[in-house]
Amino acid sequence: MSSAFAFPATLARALGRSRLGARPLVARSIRAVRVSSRPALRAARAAADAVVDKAAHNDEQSALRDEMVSGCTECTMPFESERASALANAALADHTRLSAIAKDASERDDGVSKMALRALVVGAETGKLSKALLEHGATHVLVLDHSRLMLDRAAEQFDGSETPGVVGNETGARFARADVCDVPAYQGPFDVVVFNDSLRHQADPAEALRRAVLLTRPGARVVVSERVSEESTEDEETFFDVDALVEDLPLQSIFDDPRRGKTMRMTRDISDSSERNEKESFTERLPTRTSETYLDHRCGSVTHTYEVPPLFKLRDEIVLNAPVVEGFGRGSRLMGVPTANLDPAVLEDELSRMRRGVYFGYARLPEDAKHGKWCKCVVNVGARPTFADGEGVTVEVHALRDFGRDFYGENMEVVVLGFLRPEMRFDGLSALVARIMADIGLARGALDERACRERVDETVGFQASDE
Ligand code: ADP
Ligand code: RBF
Ligand code: MG
Repeated sequence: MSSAFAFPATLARALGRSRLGARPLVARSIRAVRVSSRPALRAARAAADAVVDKAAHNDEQSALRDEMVSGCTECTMPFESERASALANAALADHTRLSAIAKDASERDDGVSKMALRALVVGAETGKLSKALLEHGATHVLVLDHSRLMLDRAAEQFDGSETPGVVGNETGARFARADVCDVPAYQGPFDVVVFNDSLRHQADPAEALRRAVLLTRPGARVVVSERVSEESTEDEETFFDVDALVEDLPLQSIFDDPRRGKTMRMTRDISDSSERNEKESFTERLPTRTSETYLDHRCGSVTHTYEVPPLFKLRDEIVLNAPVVEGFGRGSRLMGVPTANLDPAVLEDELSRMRRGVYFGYARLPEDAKHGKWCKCVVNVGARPTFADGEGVTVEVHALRDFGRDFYGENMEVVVLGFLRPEMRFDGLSALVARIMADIGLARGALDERACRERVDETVGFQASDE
């Protein structure tokens, strides 16, 4: 019996039943040339176009993969089992969450931890990977695919007792026909995300990675594995540059060997895989170049393994000191989030050390007697992808206090202490503002920690405002 299910809204979209999804392409191109001077409208149109393109893309993927599965009776994917356990190792070997669970279990009377280790698998393939993840210590595995047949096939790896159906807090594997960008936050947070030979098939791979990272917990692993064909050339392998895609994301390679960089190639061939201890084969330093044998057997994959930094806190705080300049006059003040735009021209050094994204810290107007004390703030360093308003990077500070006046032209000082999330494209201003409110909540929580306050104290002499 299949246990595949779908998030209702996503399913409608994936099936192309949504109003937008049903529109003919010609209508879209007409709309696309009617450029509005109003940014909100322009953004809404761009978002609508993206939905249409994505629905069409996902339909195509779904049909392709359905056809692939219906044409075969058993798995002919070369080295599928070996690949599954090697990927599970990349995802879970020495994972900090596993040790936390073990510690928790040892402190309990019944020796059983109630902590979860959630994995998200994008790309069902044969389902062997989900099984391997559960065997390696994951408690919940959510498997996504665009193809219902692929999901049904993957679910066949499990007998009824292991597939819990749709209730998210039950352990085991669940299968959803959905797009990774549509997974609601309550399904996570995830400790592991694996793109199982699926990243290059996403409508927008960069966006898919960004969304996946937003669903993770600090300390999570993100594994991207792409199969390499037998005829693959070095050119083809580097064509899809995963490292470039993650450049602006809060991800770091989990390996310290610079020769391996962010890429781990699996070079095991079938002849020795059965004798080897899996953990050993993961931790040993494998050669960087795919072996001939490996490619001959067509089990090759290029695998990139990253970690979401275990703490949001920056190791070294960054001090920004710059005059407040005019912004886009977008009315963010009216939305309750005025942002003091700091002059990026005087912050080149600092910006070279900061990824684009949302940060938290303390801000003050040092020359103002009344508002000279530090107050909490959130900071966005980015290109505002929600709005097509230019390429330049802006530094925008929303201070969590009421100044009762504008302060254009004055100097603002900011101590940036931590990173919250990468910048994203939202479907309009209200979705963005809703997320900024969540950012503010996270920032308040992090900044209330004593360690944070003490750190500002050490760096700049802390005088927090009472507000
Ligand atoms: P702009 O597009 O010109 O940046 P905003 O709508 O973002 O305009 O408003 C930002 C301005 O609002 C800041 O430059 C500052 O003078 C003022 N302001 C008032 N209170 C705050 C606050 N709490 N945080 C940031 N800016 C504030
Ligand atoms: N703009 C985006 O396009 N994407 C974002 O993810 C984003 N995050 C932000 C987070 C915070 C805390 C703040 C203050 C701003 C953010 N912005 C983001 C910038 C926003 O688009 C900008 O402030 C308004 O457009 C006004 O210029
Ligand atoms: Mg502003």
